[in-house]
Amino acid sequence: MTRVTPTHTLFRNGHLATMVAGADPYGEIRHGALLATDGRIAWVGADSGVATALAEAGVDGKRGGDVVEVDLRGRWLTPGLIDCHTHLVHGGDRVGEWEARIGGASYEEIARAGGGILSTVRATRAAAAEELFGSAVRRLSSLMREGVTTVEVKSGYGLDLETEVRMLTTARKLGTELPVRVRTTLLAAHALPPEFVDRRGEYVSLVTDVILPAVADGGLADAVDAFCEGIAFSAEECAAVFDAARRHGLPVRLHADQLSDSGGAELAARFGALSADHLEYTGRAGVEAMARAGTVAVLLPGAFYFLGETRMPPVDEFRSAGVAMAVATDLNPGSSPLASPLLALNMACVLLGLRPEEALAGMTRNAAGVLGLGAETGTIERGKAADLCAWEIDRPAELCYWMGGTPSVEVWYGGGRRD
Ligand code: DI6
Ligand code: FE
Repeated sequence: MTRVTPTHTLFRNGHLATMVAGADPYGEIRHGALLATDGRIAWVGADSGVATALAEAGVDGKRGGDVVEVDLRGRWLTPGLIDCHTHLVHGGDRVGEWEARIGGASYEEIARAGGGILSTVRATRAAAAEELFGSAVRRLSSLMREGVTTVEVKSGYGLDLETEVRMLTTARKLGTELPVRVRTTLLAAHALPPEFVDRRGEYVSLVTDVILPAVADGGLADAVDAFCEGIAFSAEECAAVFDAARRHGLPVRLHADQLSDSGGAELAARFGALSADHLEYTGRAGVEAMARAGTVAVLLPGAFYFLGETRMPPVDEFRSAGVAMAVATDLNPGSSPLASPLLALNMACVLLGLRPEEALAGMTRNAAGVLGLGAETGTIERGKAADLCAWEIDRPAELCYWMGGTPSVEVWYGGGRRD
């Protein structure tokens, strides 16, 4: 039997924003320290407690001993960021369409004329697997440069079995080729594909009876999402997709109430969804239903900004009803070409009225909950993966402050230094 020697990394001489929920908004430990063993957090506490902690763990902390020491030099250590809503695998771009929108056309007009999501569907169907992977790596690298250690990636630009599977396989490959943790979501109910015009029911059946079962059997998706909207699928159609997800044991999420109140929040809550996302038009009944179901509100300020929306998601109502809020980039070519998680945090505060500590919790602790990873990552706590960022900032709120000119960051994925 081979005995594998544990590797210990000791972080010292910095401050921690653990993001553990409690009286202190950032779970701050000033002059804190952290011991990671084999990629997991073994101990967190005040710097003054290091010697005792090492002795209790049976670790030789002396120079030349068992421990690699990381000098934080006064930096702030936070959990790795979690972008819990992206569409970063796709072919082509939508720059021409954006120029048309700047010229006055609306997102919905473009979609109804066969552009929008469907133009990305054409480009994605035509893209070879290597091309899809290469462009996704470039986009994901932008997120990783700003501290993302976990990302969710949706399908939804294939809308046929073969291309949905190709998108999800590409997303899974990102997680094996790069150090980041990837969670995948099947979004086959994203738009009605052109070959099914006037045959809506048949497409929904293709999703529920063919695509979803095949993806579930292949273990290609961790969750199922749908776009509940006038230009996409009705609440009844989304409910059929959710029923199928339930039969296959997959949790659900919903693009809800982005452009109109389509009853999306209530539907998501009725199915015990992990999250409902966007939510600009969600009313009081939707907020209350989400609170009862424990469904997280994922706010996507990039789409709100890029589409020039004026209707605000009901942030005060979520707060007072106790609905947890997450923040994500929604990185996609049509409504949110936002490859900066920190700018998403800034927008969540400036445009949507989140407090900086709420925004940061929305991209750490609460985002982990959305992905079903609450026990694994999202806070700095003993037993979780050592997904960590060391930022050159003076206080945690600074992560939500800059617009570009990102503070420099060093990243650890499960304890190994791989930035
Ligand atoms: N809502 C969105 O913001 C993205 N999908 C969705 O359902 C937009 C996707 C796109 O325009 O390509
Ligand atoms: Fe989206």
